[in-house]
Amino acid sequence: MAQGSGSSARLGVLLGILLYLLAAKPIFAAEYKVVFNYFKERHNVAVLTKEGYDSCTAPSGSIVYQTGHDEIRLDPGQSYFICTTPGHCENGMKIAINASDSN
Ligand SMILES: [Cu+2]
Repeated sequence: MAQGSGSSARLGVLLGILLYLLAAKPIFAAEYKVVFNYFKERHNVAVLTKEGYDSCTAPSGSIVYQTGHDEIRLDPGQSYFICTTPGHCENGMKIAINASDSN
């Protein structure tokens, strides 16, 4: 029985750590947000992979923001954004952002 109690205690600790990690994850994500302000009649903000970013091509089905004031929460790691108006990305309207808590 004593052994059973020990396993139960260990399981409780593991669950505690798991819950802490699950709770901590949104806190990290909430700390990183990027805001795009622009003339919505001329521009937009497409979320892409590195391949799309490098080639200035937004695959069909890409998320495209177009309110003129977009607040986008960043996941940890690299995020890639371009404007899909013809010629704009090619002329530099693109940005790659690395969100990290390791400074
Ligand atoms: Cu543009």
